[in-house]
Amino acid sequence: MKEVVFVAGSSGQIGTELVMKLREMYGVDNVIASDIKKSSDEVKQGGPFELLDVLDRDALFSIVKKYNVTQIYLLAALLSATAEQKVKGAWNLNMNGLFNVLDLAKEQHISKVYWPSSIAVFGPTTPKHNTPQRTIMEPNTVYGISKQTGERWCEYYNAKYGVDVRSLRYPGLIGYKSEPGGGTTDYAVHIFHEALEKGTYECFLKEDTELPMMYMPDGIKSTISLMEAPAEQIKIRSAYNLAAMSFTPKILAEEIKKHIPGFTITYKPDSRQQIADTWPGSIDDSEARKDWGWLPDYDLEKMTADMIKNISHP
Ligand code: AKB
Repeated sequence: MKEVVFVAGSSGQIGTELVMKLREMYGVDNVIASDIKKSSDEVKQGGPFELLDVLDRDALFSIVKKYNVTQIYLLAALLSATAEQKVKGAWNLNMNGLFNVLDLAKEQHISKVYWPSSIAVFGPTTPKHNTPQRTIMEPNTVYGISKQTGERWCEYYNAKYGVDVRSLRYPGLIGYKSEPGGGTTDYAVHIFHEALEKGTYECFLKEDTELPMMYMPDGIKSTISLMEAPAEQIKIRSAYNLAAMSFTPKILAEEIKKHIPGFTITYKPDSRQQIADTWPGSIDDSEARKDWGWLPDYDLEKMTADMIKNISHP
């Protein structure tokens, strides 16, 4: 069957890179990018693009019919820090956007759904190190609560209606092609730009705040691998733990100094510190490795060198 892929949220940090990769795989005309706002020129002019609010169920349905869409990647969401400022709006977008897409799959208009979860599903009572796939989950952020609830709904739609929905608990994602927006892990992207532009960075988290992170090429690889795996290999229909590296701002700054010796960092924790304090420092992703062969390519050293090379010479 010919696959036609629809990406909702193509202007975001993941969407921008995922659309390019999917177009390589499925052909430019078979990947429809969309967002509520304009995407980068690369995304918008490189293939079909639709302006869409995923909360508009009828408009979403029309696009699915117009292009004969078979798969949807639903990336439109408000991230952790922004969601704390826009509590009801975040809940509405993160939950009802998901229902709109899951219902299209339930009604058999599309055959496969990707929906991102996050390490934010964990909370202050979760074991902090090597956090297992199944453990205490009492998130206390709006974003975390929406992701945990979303996971339960994905599992439910799979079990009750046979919906082929797949999901990953992303750690912080670091890339040079687009800016992150409104997350708690965003410092790990900003630091590179400021290190190269100004030689110094004021970090909004404390120096010893350890968080799980991943370089964007691994983020894209994990997403595609999960979606391409045969359905019978996907044993977890809530969301898989996913890991690549863990570090603190201090450790990242030391790694950057190896490339930019005069680089300095200062710390001025803000409200995002409270969010970070509730998240794990490291993740056990052995189920993903076992079920569909997940293995990251980038560690801290390799990611740092590649970020600096690409930001310096775009
Ligand atoms: C955020 O910081 O909100 C996101 C995430 C970890 O899901 N990057």
